[in-house]
Amino acid sequence: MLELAIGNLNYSSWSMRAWLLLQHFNIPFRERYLRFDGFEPDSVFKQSALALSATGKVPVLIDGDLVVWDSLAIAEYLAEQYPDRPLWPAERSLRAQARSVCAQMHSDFAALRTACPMNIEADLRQTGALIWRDHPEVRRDVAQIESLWEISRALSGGPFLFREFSIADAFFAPVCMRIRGYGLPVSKQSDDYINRVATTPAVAQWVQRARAENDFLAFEEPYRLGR
Ligand SMILES: N[C@@H](CCC(=O)N[C@@H](CS)C(=O)NCC(=O)O)C(=O)O
Repeated sequence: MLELAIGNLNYSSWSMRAWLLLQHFNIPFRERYLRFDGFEPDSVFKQSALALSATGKVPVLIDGDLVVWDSLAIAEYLAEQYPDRPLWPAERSLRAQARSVCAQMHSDFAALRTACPMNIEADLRQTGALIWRDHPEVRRDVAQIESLWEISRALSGGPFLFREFSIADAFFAPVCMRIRGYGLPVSKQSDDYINRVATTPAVAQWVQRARAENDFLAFEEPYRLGR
């Protein structure tokens, strides 16, 4: 059976993407939970992650002797291994567009990622209001993400980015969590999309577990002293 190594559900945006794909598309898997005790070389997390892959990061997918790391490579591997499941849209043009938005999500939007690290459990609207006021580059990232969403839904007809929930939606799910948690202002259409993603059963399940995790990690939360 496939095994997926993930980090803390509350914080690990990259783990969330891979987990959502396995869960949403009913692919049987086991979880290997690597708690983020720290990212230093001597942390238990780092040592355990390094034992799986040379990056020392999660997520990591283990399929027998094969180890696949990085959420984008994991998504592609799953799509290849389970061609009967619509991980990518069936139409070639939509698939190309879906790959484009995923690649962009994967390598871009550093300002939003840096200023608003994922924290599903916390209500960070005050922090978010200050970030929104003081960081034009975050406002630019969010505007670009909203425009990607709009273009994708216009091409496919919605209601998800490429009609049904796909890899593209899994890739943006952590962004939906950030926009929500930090209360970043978005259009009504974007807000509806975020709600649609958040109520997708696999996402709702991840969120519920993230909230119940109850593991405050100070190094992940430079903006507060505790819960
Ligand atoms: N590009 C990678 C990024 C993976 C990543 O940065 N994972 C974080 C957890 S969310 C991690 O393991 N960080 C440990 C570190 O930076 O040492 C992916 O898509 O999987």
